[in-house]
Amino acid sequence: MKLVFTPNPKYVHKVLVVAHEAGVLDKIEFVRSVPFDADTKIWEYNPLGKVPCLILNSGEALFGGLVICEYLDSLSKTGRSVFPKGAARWKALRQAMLGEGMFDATTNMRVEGWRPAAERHADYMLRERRKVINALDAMNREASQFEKARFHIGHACMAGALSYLELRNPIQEHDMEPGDKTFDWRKGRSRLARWYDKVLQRPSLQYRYAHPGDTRG
Ligand SMILES: N[C@@H](CCC(=O)N[C@@H](CS)C(=O)NCC(=O)O)C(=O)O
Repeated sequence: MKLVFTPNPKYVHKVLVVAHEAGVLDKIEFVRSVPFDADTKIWEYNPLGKVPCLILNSGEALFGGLVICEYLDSLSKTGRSVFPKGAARWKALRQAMLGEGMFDATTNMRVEGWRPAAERHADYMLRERRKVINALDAMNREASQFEKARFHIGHACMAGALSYLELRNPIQEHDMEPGDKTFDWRKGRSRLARWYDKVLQRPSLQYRYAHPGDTRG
């Protein structure tokens, strides 16, 4: 199977994390695609034009990062799933969506910021900014529970979103509210920062597929 995605050595990619946890990395051929590049091939695979996208050996495409994660998890050779069963599943999926939502809001703020300053929709950017801040605060409130649970998809998604925010930091870049110029998500969120630093040590979160010259994503 082929994974069409935008690798970045500084970004914790949830799909790679799950592939590593499932022991199926060796079954994947990596295809680099930056969806915003004019010559991107992503439209050939995903009608929604988004990465990541997984092309199965049958030729069928799966898209939506969480769907791809669940598929890879279903192939697990390690006998261990990162999608908990029973009541724990809903907490894990809620945390996964918190991470996904934060990632999406970070991207939206960043992409809107690509317009010339006079053409930017400031209200929209502030709304996305608010989602990022709220998600960080919600994660920080729950962070002391994270270590008590076995590593799951929620953790992978939240760590991915935090690493993306660290990599791009559109809040600092656009400086829309007092204090944004020096915005650091760790400030005032020490529980979350402690958990993040610890979870980053996990081999699956250390794994990166780096393609020479990757800067966007
Ligand atoms: N949470 C989504 C995120 C996907 C996503 O937004 N990817 C961005 C990466 S830059 C993308 O492909 N954007 C292209 C677009 O929105 O048209 C997932 O995991 O599928």
